[in-house]
Amino acid sequence: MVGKITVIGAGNVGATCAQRAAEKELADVVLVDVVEGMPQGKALDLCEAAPVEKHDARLLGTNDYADTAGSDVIIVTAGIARKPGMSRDDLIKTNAGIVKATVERAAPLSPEAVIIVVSNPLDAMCHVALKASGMPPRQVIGMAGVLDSARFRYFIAEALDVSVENTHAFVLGGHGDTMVPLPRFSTVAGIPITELLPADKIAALCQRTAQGGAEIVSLLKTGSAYYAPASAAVEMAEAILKDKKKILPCAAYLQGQYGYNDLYIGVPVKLGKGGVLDVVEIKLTADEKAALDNSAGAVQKLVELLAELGY
Ligand code: A3D
Repeated sequence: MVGKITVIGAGNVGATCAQRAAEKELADVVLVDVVEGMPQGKALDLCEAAPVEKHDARLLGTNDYADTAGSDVIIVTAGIARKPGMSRDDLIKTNAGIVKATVERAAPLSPEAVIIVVSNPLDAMCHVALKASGMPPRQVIGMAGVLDSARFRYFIAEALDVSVENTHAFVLGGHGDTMVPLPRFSTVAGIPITELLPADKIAALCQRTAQGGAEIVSLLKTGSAYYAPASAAVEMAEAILKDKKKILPCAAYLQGQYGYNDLYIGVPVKLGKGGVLDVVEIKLTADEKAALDNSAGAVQKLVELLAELGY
Protein backbone atom coordinates (compact mmCIF):
# COMPACT_ATOMS: atom_id res chain seq x y z
CA MET A 1 0.00 0.00 0.00
CA VAL A 2 1.00 3.62 -0.38
CA GLY A 3 1.03 5.20 3.07
CA LYS A 4 1.57 3.94 6.58
CA ILE A 5 -0.59 4.13 9.67
CA THR A 6 0.84 3.35 13.09
CA VAL A 7 -1.63 2.41 15.80
CA ILE A 8 -0.17 2.64 19.30
CA GLY A 9 -2.02 0.39 21.72
CA ALA A 10 -3.25 -2.90 20.29
CA GLY A 11 -6.22 -3.21 22.63
CA ASN A 12 -9.89 -2.97 21.72
CA VAL A 13 -9.83 0.40 19.95
CA GLY A 14 -6.34 -0.05 18.47
CA ALA A 15 -6.89 -3.50 16.98
CA THR A 16 -10.27 -2.44 15.58
CA CYS A 17 -8.64 0.65 14.00
CA ALA A 18 -6.06 -1.66 12.39
CA GLN A 19 -8.80 -3.93 11.08
CA ARG A 20 -10.91 -1.11 9.63
CA ALA A 21 -7.92 0.68 8.05
CA ALA A 22 -6.62 -2.52 6.46
CA GLU A 23 -10.02 -3.59 5.17
CA LYS A 24 -10.45 -0.17 3.54
CA GLU A 25 -6.93 -0.54 2.05
CA LEU A 26 -6.11 2.90 3.39
CA ALA A 27 -2.45 2.13 4.08
CA ASP A 28 -0.14 -0.47 5.57
CA VAL A 29 -0.63 -0.71 9.32
CA VAL A 30 1.85 -1.09 12.17
CA LEU A 31 0.30 -2.13 15.48
CA VAL A 32 2.44 -1.38 18.55
CA ASP A 33 1.89 -2.36 22.15
CA VAL A 34 3.90 -2.67 25.31
CA VAL A 35 2.68 -6.27 25.78
CA GLU A 36 4.98 -8.74 24.03
CA GLY A 37 3.45 -11.06 21.47
CA MET A 38 -0.05 -9.55 21.59
CA PRO A 39 0.30 -7.00 18.74
CA GLN A 40 2.19 -9.62 16.71
CA GLY A 41 -0.62 -12.12 17.28
CA LYS A 42 -3.40 -9.69 16.41
CA ALA A 43 -1.60 -8.43 13.29
CA LEU A 44 -0.98 -11.98 12.07
CA ASP A 45 -4.62 -12.88 12.72
CA LEU A 46 -5.72 -9.84 10.70
CA CYS A 47 -3.27 -10.76 7.88
CA GLU A 48 -4.79 -14.23 7.75
CA ALA A 49 -8.23 -12.67 7.29
CA ALA A 50 -6.98 -10.65 4.29
CA PRO A 51 -7.55 -13.31 1.60
CA VAL A 52 -11.18 -13.65 2.69
CA GLU A 53 -11.71 -9.91 3.16
CA LYS A 54 -9.95 -9.29 -0.17
CA HIS A 55 -7.43 -6.65 0.81
CA ASP A 56 -3.69 -6.33 0.28
CA ALA A 57 -2.81 -4.04 3.17
CA ARG A 58 0.16 -5.34 5.14
CA LEU A 59 -0.13 -5.44 8.92
CA LEU A 60 2.81 -5.69 11.28
CA GLY A 61 2.56 -6.20 15.04
CA THR A 62 5.55 -5.07 17.05
CA ASN A 63 6.97 -3.82 20.36
CA ASP A 64 9.72 -1.91 18.55
CA TYR A 65 9.12 1.73 17.62
CA ALA A 66 11.73 1.51 14.86
CA ASP A 67 9.04 -0.30 12.83
CA THR A 68 6.83 2.79 12.97
CA ALA A 69 9.31 5.09 11.21
CA GLY A 70 7.96 7.12 8.32
CA SER A 71 4.31 6.89 9.29
CA ASP A 72 1.79 9.27 7.74
CA VAL A 73 -0.70 8.90 10.56
CA ILE A 74 -0.19 7.79 14.17
CA ILE A 75 -3.31 6.82 16.11
CA VAL A 76 -2.68 6.83 19.87
CA THR A 77 -4.97 4.44 21.75
CA ALA A 78 -2.53 3.34 24.46
CA GLY A 79 -3.78 3.63 27.99
CA ILE A 80 -6.44 2.31 30.28
CA ALA A 81 -10.14 2.50 29.52
CA ARG A 82 -12.79 3.31 32.09
CA LYS A 83 -14.94 0.80 33.91
CA PRO A 84 -18.44 1.33 35.40
CA GLY A 85 -18.44 4.13 37.97
CA MET A 86 -15.37 5.83 36.49
CA SER A 87 -15.38 9.09 34.59
CA ARG A 88 -12.97 9.71 31.72
CA ASP A 89 -11.20 12.20 33.98
CA ASP A 90 -10.34 9.42 36.46
CA LEU A 91 -7.88 8.08 33.85
CA ILE A 92 -5.76 11.21 33.70
CA LYS A 93 -2.80 10.24 35.91
CA THR A 94 -2.21 6.83 34.33
CA ASN A 95 -2.86 7.83 30.75
CA ALA A 96 -0.84 11.06 30.79
CA GLY A 97 2.28 9.00 31.54
CA ILE A 98 1.48 6.44 28.86
CA VAL A 99 0.61 9.01 26.17
CA LYS A 100 3.73 11.04 26.92
CA ALA A 101 6.00 7.98 26.79
CA THR A 102 4.56 6.57 23.58
CA VAL A 103 4.40 9.87 21.69
CA GLU A 104 7.95 10.76 22.72
CA ARG A 105 9.14 7.53 21.12
CA ALA A 106 7.00 7.61 17.98
CA ALA A 107 7.02 11.28 16.96
CA PRO A 108 10.75 11.72 16.18
CA LEU A 109 10.62 8.71 13.83
CA SER A 110 7.72 10.17 11.83
CA PRO A 111 8.13 13.95 11.85
CA GLU A 112 5.58 14.45 9.05
CA ALA A 113 2.90 12.31 10.65
CA VAL A 114 -0.44 13.54 11.90
CA ILE A 115 -1.13 12.26 15.40
CA ILE A 116 -4.73 11.34 16.17
CA VAL A 117 -5.16 11.00 19.93
CA VAL A 118 -7.87 8.63 21.19
CA SER A 119 -6.74 7.94 24.76
CA ASN A 120 -8.89 9.56 27.46
CA PRO A 121 -9.49 12.06 28.91
CA LEU A 122 -9.28 13.06 25.27
CA ASP A 123 -8.77 16.83 25.24
CA ALA A 124 -6.23 16.70 28.08
CA MET A 125 -4.34 13.87 26.36
CA CYS A 126 -4.09 16.04 23.23
CA HIS A 127 -2.23 18.61 25.32
CA VAL A 128 0.16 15.90 26.54
CA ALA A 129 0.70 14.58 23.00
CA LEU A 130 1.30 18.07 21.58
CA LYS A 131 4.02 18.77 24.13
CA ALA A 132 5.58 15.29 23.88
CA SER A 133 5.66 15.37 20.08
CA GLY A 134 7.22 18.80 19.60
CA MET A 135 5.09 19.02 16.46
CA PRO A 136 3.07 22.03 15.32
CA PRO A 137 -0.52 21.99 16.61
CA ARG A 138 -1.97 21.31 13.15
CA GLN A 139 -0.32 17.86 13.28
CA VAL A 140 -1.83 16.82 16.63
CA ILE A 141 -5.58 16.34 16.87
CA GLY A 142 -8.04 14.38 18.92
CA MET A 143 -10.84 12.01 17.99
CA ALA A 144 -14.08 12.66 19.83
CA GLY A 145 -16.46 14.79 17.78
CA VAL A 146 -16.74 12.29 14.94
CA LEU A 147 -17.73 9.61 17.45
CA ASP A 148 -20.09 11.82 19.44
CA SER A 149 -21.69 13.06 16.20
CA ALA A 150 -22.03 9.50 14.89
CA ARG A 151 -23.85 8.54 18.07
CA PHE A 152 -26.14 11.56 17.70
CA ARG A 153 -26.73 10.64 14.02
CA TYR A 154 -27.64 7.08 14.93
CA PHE A 155 -30.13 8.23 17.56
CA ILE A 156 -31.68 10.74 15.10
CA ALA A 157 -32.02 8.06 12.40
CA GLU A 158 -33.60 5.68 14.89
CA ALA A 159 -36.04 8.34 16.15
CA LEU A 160 -37.18 9.29 12.63
CA ASP A 161 -36.88 5.81 11.10
CA VAL A 162 -34.67 7.06 8.27
CA SER A 163 -31.35 5.97 6.83
CA VAL A 164 -28.30 6.92 8.86
CA GLU A 165 -26.87 8.07 5.54
CA ASN A 166 -29.43 10.90 5.46
CA THR A 167 -28.26 12.24 8.78
CA HIS A 168 -25.67 14.86 9.57
CA ALA A 169 -24.80 16.15 13.03
CA PHE A 170 -22.33 18.28 14.91
CA VAL A 171 -21.23 17.79 18.48
CA LEU A 172 -18.70 20.33 19.71
CA GLY A 173 -16.84 20.94 22.96
CA GLY A 174 -14.79 18.70 25.19
CA HIS A 175 -15.27 14.93 25.12
CA GLY A 176 -17.10 14.61 28.41
CA ASP A 177 -20.45 15.15 30.04
CA THR A 178 -20.29 18.83 29.03
CA MET A 179 -20.10 18.12 25.27
CA VAL A 180 -22.36 20.33 23.15
CA PRO A 181 -24.63 18.65 20.57
CA LEU A 182 -25.90 21.31 18.15
CA PRO A 183 -29.44 20.48 16.96
CA ARG A 184 -29.54 23.59 14.71
CA PHE A 185 -26.73 22.13 12.62
CA SER A 186 -27.99 18.55 12.78
CA THR A 187 -29.99 17.58 9.75
CA VAL A 188 -31.85 14.84 7.92
CA ALA A 189 -31.47 15.20 4.15
CA GLY A 190 -30.56 18.83 4.77
CA ILE A 191 -33.59 19.56 6.99
CA PRO A 192 -32.67 20.70 10.53
CA ILE A 193 -33.99 18.25 13.12
CA THR A 194 -35.52 21.22 14.91
CA GLU A 195 -38.16 21.09 12.12
CA LEU A 196 -38.66 17.34 12.39
CA LEU A 197 -38.73 16.50 16.07
CA PRO A 198 -40.33 18.12 19.15
CA ALA A 199 -37.98 20.00 21.50
CA ASP A 200 -38.32 17.47 24.35
CA LYS A 201 -37.39 14.59 22.05
CA ILE A 202 -34.34 16.50 20.75
CA ALA A 203 -33.29 17.25 24.33
CA ALA A 204 -33.52 13.53 25.14
CA LEU A 205 -31.38 12.62 22.10
CA CYS A 206 -28.77 15.23 23.10
CA GLN A 207 -28.72 13.84 26.63
CA ARG A 208 -28.31 10.26 25.35
CA THR A 209 -25.47 11.43 23.09
CA ALA A 210 -23.62 13.11 25.96
CA GLN A 211 -24.03 9.91 27.99
CA GLY A 212 -23.30 7.64 25.01
CA GLY A 213 -19.94 6.45 26.27
CA ALA A 214 -21.26 5.74 29.77
CA GLU A 215 -24.21 3.78 28.33
CA ILE A 216 -21.82 1.37 26.60
CA VAL A 217 -19.51 1.15 29.65
CA SER A 218 -22.45 0.20 31.85
CA LEU A 219 -23.45 -2.55 29.40
CA LEU A 220 -19.94 -3.94 28.75
CA LYS A 221 -18.87 -3.67 32.41
CA THR A 222 -15.23 -4.57 31.58
CA GLY A 223 -14.21 -1.67 29.33
CA SER A 224 -15.49 1.01 27.02
CA ALA A 225 -16.78 1.32 23.45
CA TYR A 226 -14.46 0.45 20.59
CA TYR A 227 -16.26 -0.33 17.32
CA ALA A 228 -17.62 3.19 16.80
CA PRO A 229 -14.51 4.90 18.24
CA ALA A 230 -12.33 2.96 15.80
CA SER A 231 -14.61 3.85 12.88
CA ALA A 232 -14.35 7.51 13.85
CA ALA A 233 -10.55 7.51 14.15
CA VAL A 234 -10.20 5.76 10.81
CA GLU A 235 -12.51 8.28 9.11
CA MET A 236 -10.12 11.01 10.29
CA ALA A 237 -7.09 9.00 9.10
CA GLU A 238 -8.72 8.56 5.69
CA ALA A 239 -9.38 12.30 5.36
CA ILE A 240 -5.69 12.96 6.07
CA LEU A 241 -4.22 10.20 3.89
CA LYS A 242 -6.43 11.07 0.92
CA ASP A 243 -6.17 14.84 1.52
CA LYS A 244 -9.95 14.96 1.36
CA LYS A 245 -10.31 18.37 3.02
CA LYS A 246 -13.24 16.93 4.90
CA ILE A 247 -15.00 19.01 7.54
CA LEU A 248 -15.12 16.90 10.68
CA PRO A 249 -15.55 17.79 14.34
CA CYS A 250 -12.15 17.18 15.94
CA ALA A 251 -10.31 18.27 19.06
CA ALA A 252 -8.07 21.02 17.72
CA TYR A 253 -5.66 23.39 19.41
CA LEU A 254 -7.35 26.77 19.38
CA GLN A 255 -5.39 29.98 19.24
CA GLY A 256 -8.06 32.62 19.34
CA GLN A 257 -10.79 30.79 17.42
CA TYR A 258 -14.15 30.74 19.22
CA GLY A 259 -12.50 33.04 21.78
CA TYR A 260 -10.24 30.36 23.32
CA ASN A 261 -6.48 30.37 23.53
CA ASP A 262 -4.02 27.49 23.81
CA LEU A 263 -6.81 25.01 24.45
CA TYR A 264 -7.85 21.75 22.78
CA ILE A 265 -11.58 21.55 22.26
CA GLY A 266 -13.90 19.96 19.71
CA VAL A 267 -14.67 22.24 16.78
CA PRO A 268 -15.33 21.73 13.06
CA VAL A 269 -12.01 21.29 11.32
CA LYS A 270 -11.02 20.99 7.66
CA LEU A 271 -8.91 17.85 7.64
CA GLY A 272 -6.44 16.94 4.92
CA LYS A 273 -2.79 16.24 4.20
CA GLY A 274 -0.71 17.57 7.09
CA GLY A 275 -3.62 17.63 9.53
CA VAL A 276 -5.73 20.68 10.40
CA LEU A 277 -5.99 22.87 7.31
CA ASP A 278 -8.47 25.22 8.91
CA VAL A 279 -10.73 25.62 11.93
CA VAL A 280 -14.23 26.40 10.74
CA GLU A 281 -15.86 29.06 12.89
CA ILE A 282 -19.64 29.02 12.98
CA LYS A 283 -21.74 31.70 14.62
CA LEU A 284 -23.20 30.32 17.82
CA THR A 285 -26.27 31.55 19.70
CA ALA A 286 -25.74 32.89 23.21
CA ASP A 287 -26.97 29.59 24.71
CA GLU A 288 -24.69 27.52 22.47
CA LYS A 289 -21.68 29.69 23.29
CA ALA A 290 -22.47 29.47 27.01
CA ALA A 291 -22.56 25.65 26.73
CA LEU A 292 -19.25 25.67 24.83
CA ASP A 293 -17.73 27.98 27.47
CA ASN A 294 -18.84 25.55 30.17
CA SER A 295 -17.24 22.66 28.27
CA ALA A 296 -14.04 24.63 27.64
CA GLY A 297 -13.92 25.42 31.37
CA ALA A 298 -14.04 21.69 32.17
CA VAL A 299 -11.13 21.02 29.77
CA GLN A 300 -9.19 23.97 31.21
CA LYS A 301 -9.48 22.45 34.71
CA LEU A 302 -7.92 19.21 33.44
CA VAL A 303 -5.12 21.15 31.75
CA GLU A 304 -4.42 22.84 35.10
CA LEU A 305 -4.42 19.41 36.80
CA LEU A 306 -1.92 18.20 34.19
CA ALA A 307 0.35 21.13 35.05
CA GLU A 308 0.11 20.20 38.75
CA LEU A 309 1.07 16.64 37.84
CA GLY A 310 4.11 17.91 35.96
CA TYR A 311 2.86 17.49 32.37
P1 A3D B 1 -7.65 -1.44 25.95
O1 A3D B 1 -8.40 -2.49 25.22
O2 A3D B 1 -7.32 -1.65 27.39
O3 A3D B 1 -6.30 -1.17 25.12
C1 A3D B 1 -5.30 -0.30 25.56
C2 A3D B 1 -3.97 -0.88 25.11
O4 A3D B 1 -2.94 0.05 25.43
C3 A3D B 1 -3.61 -2.21 25.79
O5 A3D B 1 -3.39 -3.21 24.82
C4 A3D B 1 -2.34 -1.88 26.55
O6 A3D B 1 -1.42 -2.96 26.62
C5 A3D B 1 -1.80 -0.71 25.72
N1 A3D B 1 -0.79 0.06 26.42
C6 A3D B 1 -0.76 0.45 27.71
N2 A3D B 1 0.37 1.10 27.99
C7 A3D B 1 1.08 1.15 26.83
C8 A3D B 1 2.34 1.68 26.47
N3 A3D B 1 3.10 2.32 27.37
N4 A3D B 1 2.76 1.52 25.21
C9 A3D B 1 1.99 0.88 24.30
N5 A3D B 1 0.79 0.35 24.58
C10 A3D B 1 0.34 0.48 25.83
O7 A3D B 1 -8.43 -0.05 25.90
P2 A3D B 1 -9.31 0.50 24.66
O8 A3D B 1 -8.63 0.14 23.39
O9 A3D B 1 -10.73 0.13 24.86
O10 A3D B 1 -9.20 2.08 24.93
C11 A3D B 1 -7.96 2.73 24.74
C12 A3D B 1 -8.06 4.19 25.19
O11 A3D B 1 -8.93 4.89 24.31
C13 A3D B 1 -8.62 4.41 26.59
O12 A3D B 1 -7.95 5.45 27.24
C14 A3D B 1 -10.06 4.80 26.32
O13 A3D B 1 -10.61 5.56 27.37
C15 A3D B 1 -9.89 5.61 25.07
N6 A3D B 1 -11.10 5.75 24.27
C16 A3D B 1 -11.40 7.01 23.83
C17 A3D B 1 -12.55 7.20 23.09
C18 A3D B 1 -12.90 8.57 22.63
O14 A3D B 1 -13.94 8.77 22.06
C19 A3D B 1 -11.97 9.66 22.84
C20 A3D B 1 -13.38 6.12 22.78
C21 A3D B 1 -13.02 4.86 23.20
C22 A3D B 1 -11.87 4.67 23.97
